[in-house]
Amino acid sequence: SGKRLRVLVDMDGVLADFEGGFLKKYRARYPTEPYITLEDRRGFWVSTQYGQLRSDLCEKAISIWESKGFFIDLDPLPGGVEAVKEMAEMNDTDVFICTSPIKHYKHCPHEKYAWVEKHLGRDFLEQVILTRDKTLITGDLLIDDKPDILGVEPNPAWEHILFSACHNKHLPLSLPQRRLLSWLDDWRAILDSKRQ
Ligand code: UMP
Repeated sequence: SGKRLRVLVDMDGVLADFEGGFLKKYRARYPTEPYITLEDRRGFWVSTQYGQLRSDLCEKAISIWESKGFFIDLDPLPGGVEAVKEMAEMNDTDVFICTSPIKHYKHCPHEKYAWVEKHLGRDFLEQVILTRDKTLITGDLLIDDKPDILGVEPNPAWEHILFSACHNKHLPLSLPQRRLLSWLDDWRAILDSKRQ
């Protein structure tokens, strides 16, 4: 009954293991430099925390995700691909992958499409939205691990569901914000709560 439900799902930190992929490649490229374990990660920006560790480590961190192969090599997070496929098959439900590319555009946008094709299939490329401003995109839900999703639209259409990640799990939930602890958590109930 009622209108279709539109779900926007973030990619890095929600479907693709950005943090794990970063740490693995950073340690391989800079084996003698200090690093931050996933347990000690705080704050959305990896580069900021590495810069606080030692100022030159900010640009070393950035060099990792600006490298060819970084985004396509990211492993899927547990249950994410399966959940998105199931969502897409649900009645009256439209799913879009809503992701912000980095400004170093040589590899990232291409590899994000390639990742979707590899893990979700060629037909799913129709569902990809690349934007640096998610407040412009209308939807009922945005499942995203970034605690603060800001842009030019002060009143986005979506309800932001905070997807738990190593960098945000210690944050107190700013009410009435809801969380999804992982893809094993009850995402179906969150979708149902938005249906008319
Ligand atoms: N990103 C940075 N710096 C960081 C951490 C992430 O530029 O310290 C990039 C990776 C993603 C983008 O391409 O930011 C975040 O996109 P969303 O997850 O918000 O879609």
